[in-house]
Amino acid sequence: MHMRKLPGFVPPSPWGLRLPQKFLFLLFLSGLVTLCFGALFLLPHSSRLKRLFLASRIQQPGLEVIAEVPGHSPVRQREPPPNPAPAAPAPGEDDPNSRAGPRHRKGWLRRTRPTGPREEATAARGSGVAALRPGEESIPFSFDFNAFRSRLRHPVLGTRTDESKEPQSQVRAQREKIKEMMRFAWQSYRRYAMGKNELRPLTKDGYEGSMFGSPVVGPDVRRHGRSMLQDLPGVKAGGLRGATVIDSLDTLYLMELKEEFQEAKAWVEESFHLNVSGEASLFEVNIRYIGGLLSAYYLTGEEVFRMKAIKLGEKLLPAFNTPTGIPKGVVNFKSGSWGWATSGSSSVLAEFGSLHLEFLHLTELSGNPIFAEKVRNIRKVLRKIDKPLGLYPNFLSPVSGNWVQHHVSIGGLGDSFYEYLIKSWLMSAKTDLEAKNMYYEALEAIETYLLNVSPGGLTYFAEWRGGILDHKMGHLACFSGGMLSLGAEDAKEEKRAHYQELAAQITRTCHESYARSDTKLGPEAFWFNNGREAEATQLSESYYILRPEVVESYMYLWRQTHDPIYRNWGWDVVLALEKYCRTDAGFSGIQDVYSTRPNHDNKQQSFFLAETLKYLYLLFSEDDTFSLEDWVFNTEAHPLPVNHSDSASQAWHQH
Ligand code: DMJ
Repeated sequence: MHMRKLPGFVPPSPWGLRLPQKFLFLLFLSGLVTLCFGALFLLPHSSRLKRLFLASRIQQPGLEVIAEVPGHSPVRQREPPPNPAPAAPAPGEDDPNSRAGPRHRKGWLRRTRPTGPREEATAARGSGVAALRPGEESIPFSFDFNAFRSRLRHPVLGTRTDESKEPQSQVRAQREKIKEMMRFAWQSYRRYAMGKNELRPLTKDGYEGSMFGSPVVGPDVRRHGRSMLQDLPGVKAGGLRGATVIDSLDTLYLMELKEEFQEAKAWVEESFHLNVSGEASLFEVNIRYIGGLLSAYYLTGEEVFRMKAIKLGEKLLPAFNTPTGIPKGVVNFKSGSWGWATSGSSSVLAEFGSLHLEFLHLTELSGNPIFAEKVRNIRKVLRKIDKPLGLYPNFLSPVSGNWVQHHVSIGGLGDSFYEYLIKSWLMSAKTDLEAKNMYYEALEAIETYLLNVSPGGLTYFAEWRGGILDHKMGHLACFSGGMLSLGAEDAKEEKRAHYQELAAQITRTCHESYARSDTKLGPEAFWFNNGREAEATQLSESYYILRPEVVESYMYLWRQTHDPIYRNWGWDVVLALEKYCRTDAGFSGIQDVYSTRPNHDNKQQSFFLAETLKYLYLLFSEDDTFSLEDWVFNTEAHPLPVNHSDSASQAWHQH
């Protein structure tokens, strides 16, 4: 039948619905669609369905950014952050009150049955398959600890052939002396401060400090000279504890202080909890805790170290949620939730540039590519950005990706960025060409613009401020002698001898800063102007806080040259430490290296056990003890293995 269209006539709907009914139906339908779409957000990150619909958002790191308005605290725009890893702890996880320890956890990683022979019974525990939450797709993962150990070129502790040789007995005695110092430092800490971050030897107690998650304090406490804030009255630290325990593990292992190692390990198993709160330095947590745990795992195969390293690594990931992916310096641990990076307009080169070694190993040991992705992205940003005269300034905005000011230094704020480039090359078994090229290019620029020779013939690296030089070197910069020596061999042929000689010259200058003081320990900073050379010019930079950088360079130079002068210089440091820094209850820094009656600063820094004593011990050990063919030391002296495998693991993939 043909119907004529009449004005005002509304034809009935095909389903016979009237207008109000139709409206209600549409309302219902749109509600249903919204509900279904919303439900997608509740699915686990790895759900196929979710990835289908939300792929672009999930796969772009750093899209869920923290809005940064100058002068304002960042506001979280979206949550949770994009990274799949840092989930809230499952009930009982890392809960000190829970009886469910890490071994009983369900979750993203799960321990599997040991596979290897008893020889590495502990070791075999490390072979594992990552298990995921129900409903999540698995990330194929296995780490074969026995295979890893079999690929090492040398026994970890070396063959100790010198122990039977008479002429070497003096060296052996020197090594024993350093071992005694370590035992004393550890036992004092254990007696008065076990579980605290560091020991206060004069007051015979411990303190937590502010770098590892106390509720106050902004970026990079130590590098910005805020270490005095460690004792803020009224601050109740809620952060990570036991920095000295974690920092000591591999040194105790190296020196075969077995009982002490077991004490440290037991503390990690029973008392090292990760559900902490407060703001922590990403850099410090990474180099001390993650580095220490990773090394302890690679040395022993004990699952507890691997598990805690990975869990802690996950807690650091929110720091990377910036528009560039360059992490902020401070991460806010928030117990039981995501945590987020806090304010601060610039990130520090040495801090975000010193994550690469540990994060590749986190991926290697977890099977989770996210850690490697984060540090590869940092590399990418640094590769692309314009560099004034080829130099890398020390501050970068994680929001804009631009340099914040043109201050360049191979000492504090810049130092370990350069160190991690050459060590990334070495750790990759010389396959990471990008790191190698970046290192030598950066070194060329530093040599051109920062290197100087004093009127008295001392070679030093000055600090560069937009073209103006401060003729000063920090104690921190003294690691560079060792770095130059380590990297000399792989430089262009015509530069090899030159870098080795430069390494020796810089190390000699740093030695002079010690030799010219009354205590034979070196100041925090020393200058080359107004007729003074290699000396501090004011009391505020005359202190020595048990730092390792000078003996670190002695150790590398010794390995490279076997010139006995480095052992002699190292022994002078041992004697000076004994004379001026040893107290009744541990070692302490001193406030003035130019006074033979110096005041103690009442701090036994955890890096004294991690680095200073370790490098001294290695200086008096044979070259195959922690052979440099097998290990690189992170910037806190925690040994991480060179990748000798042809592993297809995501950690070692180049992009
Ligand atoms: C250590 O924590 C690390 O070596 C870091 O890279 C800078 N220096 C301190 C000790 O001086």
